[in-house]
Amino acid sequence: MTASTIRVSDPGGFELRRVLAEDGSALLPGDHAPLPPRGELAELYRAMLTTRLLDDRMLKLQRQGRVAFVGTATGLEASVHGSAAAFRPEDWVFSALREGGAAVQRGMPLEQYAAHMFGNAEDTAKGRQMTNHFQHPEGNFVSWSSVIGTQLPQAVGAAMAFQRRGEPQVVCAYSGDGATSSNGFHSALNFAAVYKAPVVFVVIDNGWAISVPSSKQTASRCYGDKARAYGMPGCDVDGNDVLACYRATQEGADRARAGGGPSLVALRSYRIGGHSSSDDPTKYRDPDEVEHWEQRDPLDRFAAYLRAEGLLDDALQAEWTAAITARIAAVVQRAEKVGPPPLETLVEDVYADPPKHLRRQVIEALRVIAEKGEADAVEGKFPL
Ligand SMILES: Cc1ncc(C[n+]2csc(CCOP(=O)(O)OP(=O)(O)O)c2C)c(N)n1
Ligand SMILES: [Mg+2]
Repeated sequence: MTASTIRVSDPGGFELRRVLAEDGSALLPGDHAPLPPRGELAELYRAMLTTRLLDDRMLKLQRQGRVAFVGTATGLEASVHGSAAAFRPEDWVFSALREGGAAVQRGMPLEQYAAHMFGNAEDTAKGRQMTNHFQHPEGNFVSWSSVIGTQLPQAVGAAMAFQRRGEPQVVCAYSGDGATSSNGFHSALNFAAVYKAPVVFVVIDNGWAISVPSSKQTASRCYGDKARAYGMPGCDVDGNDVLACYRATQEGADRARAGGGPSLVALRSYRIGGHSSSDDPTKYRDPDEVEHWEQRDPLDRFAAYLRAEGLLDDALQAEWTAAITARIAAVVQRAEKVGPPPLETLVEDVYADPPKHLRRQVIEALRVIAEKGEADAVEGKFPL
């Protein structure tokens, strides 16, 4: 236990690290160390609020048939933003489905967020990626492949590259509880520990992997326990307590930066929404469980703390909500007007100069379009 973190007992019998009680009061009154600095606390809340509002808006757009697919972080904002705040701009982040908010926190403009969700000509992925799979090159935020766990060996590879070059960056490797059962998780943790790679594995346990509950995902007591088998430190944290998420991840990042190797931080939270916009969670989970977690909203908890600290009040909260909502509306309106990426971009980025056969295919496709017009949109169903 660090001086600034209390351990509380989880109903599962293991201990969770916590800084804030469920009502938002500090468990150790007067505890301001370690960081984030006081001046950054309200900004952290603003980042969480932005993610909440973005997810709400994107899900509505998906229901209206205007964006293709959404996977929300609703209920997970403390886990996402508390952990992301522990890394520096020069560090690298390998995300899974629900950490797009961390890209925004690392400087991705909302215009880019919306461009990606619409897969338009301004999308940095040029419309080739599934939606909700964000990348932000300037923020060293790497796109995800959707294949569960594959980002983890890549994250370790990047960390080992920094280590070999003697560069100071460390890597944040996000995954879900379900991903801990993947081959990638095993290879990544094993390699990282053997080679002392400067990486922090942040497992966001949101209770579910689509319809598989965490109780069926593993026979381990908790996800933090898994670290021991690989020879690295691990801990379990109240994932709805943004300050606890920050502190535990910060310790991992400090350790990696000092040459101490990898660690695992398991953030225990709850996926309030469905797995994705293609899922109906009422088919497999008890509404009482959802209500239990709704009453433990991470934004409410942190807001209560900030209010007590004199850093937030009703007026500021209302002002931010209105300003962020208006900004999201503006970027969505704009993104919808930008057309799709030009067809010829399809063959860019793999070769320095697209080879002849690919160029020929583009010319042929353009000829067909010129002759017959664009194909009509058809009703499509995404299988997940
Ligand atoms: C290798 C592989 N197997 C199965 C899937 C289908 N799939 C998509 S998301 C998902 C569950 C992921 O759960 P978790 O890691 O807990 O992340 P969460 O979605 O809860 O954030 C699965 C099984 C996949 N994408 N890749
Ligand atoms: Mg999960």
